[in-house]
Amino acid sequence: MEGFDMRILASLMLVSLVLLVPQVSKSAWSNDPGTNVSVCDATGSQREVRTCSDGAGGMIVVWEDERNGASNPLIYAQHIDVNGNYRWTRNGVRVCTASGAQEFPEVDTSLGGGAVVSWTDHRGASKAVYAQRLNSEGQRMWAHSGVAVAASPGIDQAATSIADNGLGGAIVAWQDTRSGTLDVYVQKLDSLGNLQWGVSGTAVMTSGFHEYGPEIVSDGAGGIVLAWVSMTPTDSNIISGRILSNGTLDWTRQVCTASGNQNSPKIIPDGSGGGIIAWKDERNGNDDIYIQHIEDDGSRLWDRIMLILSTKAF
Ligand SMILES: [Ca+2]
Ligand SMILES: [Ca+2]
Repeated sequence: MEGFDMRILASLMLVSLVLLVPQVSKSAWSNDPGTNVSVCDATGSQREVRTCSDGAGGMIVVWEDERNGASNPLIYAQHIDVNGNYRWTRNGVRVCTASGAQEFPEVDTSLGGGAVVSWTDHRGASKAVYAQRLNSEGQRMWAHSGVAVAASPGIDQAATSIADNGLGGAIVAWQDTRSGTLDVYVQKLDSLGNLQWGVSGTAVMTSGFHEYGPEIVSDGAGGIVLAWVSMTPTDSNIISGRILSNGTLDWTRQVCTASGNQNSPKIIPDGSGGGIIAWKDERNGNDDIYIQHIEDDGSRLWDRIMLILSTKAF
């Protein structure tokens, strides 16, 4: 009798467990390496892919898209969820409805599963910096043609990087030719896309030589940590800095001034207001990769242990 009761109890427990198992939606991920998730297979070329997390195990993808012709690339975006399913319009949503080439998009996660996007725009006679915010449905939240972050006739403003500010706004960095050499500038946008740091933006570094290729990440406090390339008469070096949420340049710091050229910095936040920076380094006569950790006060954490990740002679 006791065994019978135990069998009934076990059956009831199994039924309860089955009822408790949540409904799992069908995943689009395939185990077949020949079958992959298509983000966009529209006509024409798609390229210059950039990504960020959707904050929920999925990814937001932006790219340059030539479906309307190779001379008129446009910026598109798609949200792929944790199960590999696309969540926005098949083959992506248009980030900007303006005509004229748009190139080199950059993206960061924004409020509630949305994204902020910046790009280099050719609607005018010179290169300009535009930005857009998408909500979690992929709808454009700012002007459909994008917000002009830096668009001065006769001045090339390009090579953007964007970081969400945690409040629905963003900070955008770019390289700027207004002085006659390349300089690094930044601008802040509020949640409605309004410029916050004047019409010209805030200068980060404007020496008589070239500063270019800024890469920025949020400092977690409404500001950014950034890295860029600084040229000297003899070679190029890596510099970093921090901009506070009010636009104040908190500090700048030489990250690497080794002999030879250092280029192409990439940065991630360290979670404590600083950043970890990687770059391509030619000090040994061929391309190597080095990294450095800059703390929130600009100090170099790895002064004695700057890491060499690769010294393979390519
Ligand atoms: Ca300069
Ligand atoms: Ca150097």
